[in-house]
Amino acid sequence: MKKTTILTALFFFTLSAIAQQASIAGTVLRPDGTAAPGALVQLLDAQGQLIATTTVNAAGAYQFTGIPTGQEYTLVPEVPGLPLYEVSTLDIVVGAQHILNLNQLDTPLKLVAGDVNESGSLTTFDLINMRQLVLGAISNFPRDWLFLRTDIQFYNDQEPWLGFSGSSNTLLLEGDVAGFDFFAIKMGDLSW
Ligand SMILES: [Ca+2]
Repeated sequence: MKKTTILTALFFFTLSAIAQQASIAGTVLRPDGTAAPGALVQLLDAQGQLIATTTVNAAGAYQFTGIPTGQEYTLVPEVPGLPLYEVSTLDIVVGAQHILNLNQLDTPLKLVAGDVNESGSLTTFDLINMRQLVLGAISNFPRDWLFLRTDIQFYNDQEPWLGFSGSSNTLLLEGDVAGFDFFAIKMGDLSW
């Protein structure tokens, strides 16, 4: 009887020891499935303190392991630098064709990418900013990369700025989490 109790205690101790740590895994990829060069992911605790940083591998995958469970965490992807990555005069032409109703952008993610001045619409002002960047007159957009969870659903695909639903960047960690995936959107790139 005593032996059983000890074994039972050991069993539950082992279980709780296993349950105290978990992993979070996912991807950071551009919407066309290609890699975002140099992408990394930061793991913040509930107080917003940086706990760990990891870079994504060649397939765009990342993983954090050994994270204490029972707490809230926020994942913050980042691509350092590269304001001109995949932004060229072609994107300005594509944006102009959209504004002139000649050739509509085929995904709300491109509309979001085109709003480089983050005014809540895609207009000629964005194209002017894109031209300034391409010509070197400005060195950055207000933000060069935007990261969205891949399950994002816009209320209106033609007006993505009206709002969206989808998973948060924050989670309460209760066990291993997979598929915590992000789109990496290069602002100003409309031609992927
Ligand atoms: Ca705009």
